[in-house]
Amino acid sequence: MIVDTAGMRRQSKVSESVEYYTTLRSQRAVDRADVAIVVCDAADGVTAQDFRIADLAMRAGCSTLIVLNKWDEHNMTDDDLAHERGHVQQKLRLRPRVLTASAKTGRNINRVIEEAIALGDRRKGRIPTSQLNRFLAEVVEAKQPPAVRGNRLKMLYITQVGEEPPRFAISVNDRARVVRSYAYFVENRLRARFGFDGVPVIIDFNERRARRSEVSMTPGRQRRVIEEEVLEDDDVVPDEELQEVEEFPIDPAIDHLPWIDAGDPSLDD
Ligand SMILES: Nc1nc2c(ncn2[C@@H]2O[C@H](COP(=O)(O)OP(=O)(O)OP(=O)(O)O)[C@@H](O)[C@H]2O)c(=O)[nH]1
Ligand SMILES: [Mg+2]
Repeated sequence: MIVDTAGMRRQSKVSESVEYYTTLRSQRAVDRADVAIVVCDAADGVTAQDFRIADLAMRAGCSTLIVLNKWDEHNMTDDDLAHERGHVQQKLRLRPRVLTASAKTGRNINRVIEEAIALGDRRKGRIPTSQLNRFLAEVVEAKQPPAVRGNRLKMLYITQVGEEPPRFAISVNDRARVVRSYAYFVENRLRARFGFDGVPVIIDFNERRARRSEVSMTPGRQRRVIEEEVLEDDDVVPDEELQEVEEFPIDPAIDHLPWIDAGDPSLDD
């Protein structure tokens, strides 16, 4: 089902109460939707208001796609389009794709619909653990995990623990070593690798705990066993436990708006 929402306007082209109700209706629409297509006017590019709407959709857990419409009249040069896409990637942590289209001529409309359906599927999909662990090895290969006070972060194991939206758990040796920039690096790689552009994904970094049998060992032996980290199925942290684990350390100065300006495109090198 497709829901068309009335546009939200910042300037007072419409009265405040109409604005209030269109915002309310947009909120209702994104609460029900799997995918939000944010249609922008190519003449203006993606405006602050468009970012506000994308943010509304993403906060509601929608996968998001941005469309620059009226391409028949206002197409940009390749450079300008690349700049526009870069801006979107920088502003929106979910890194949605930006497609160009014309509702008037029908240009790219099929592509927009196909992309929206694919985004809905990806939001519901499940990625096999074997693929995820191959991915994790590639991430570590591409960028060495950070060391905090001389102790290096080790990412041991990754598995998908939920869908709609996709949620992943990565077992780590020490959560205090998961710094924000590296967490975003992992998130961006996950998006790029599994086509999660514009899809809200959650990554929990869970500290591996010693098993009871290990606790009863001598202190020296105990430390060694924990550090060696043999990967077994029972190492996966159950879902209930994940709810209690908070995300990587939050910096209120940066994370006051969770989805906007949180990503750092320079991390993609
Ligand atoms: N040239 C061109 N004009 C378009 C295109 N799509 C829409 N328009 C025109 O843009 C104007 C606004 O179109 P609407 O579809 O009403 O826009 P909307 O975003 O739904 O507006 P609200 O529902 O009022 O928020 C109309 O005059 C359309 O003919 C397009 O792809 N190319
Ligand atoms: Mg309309």
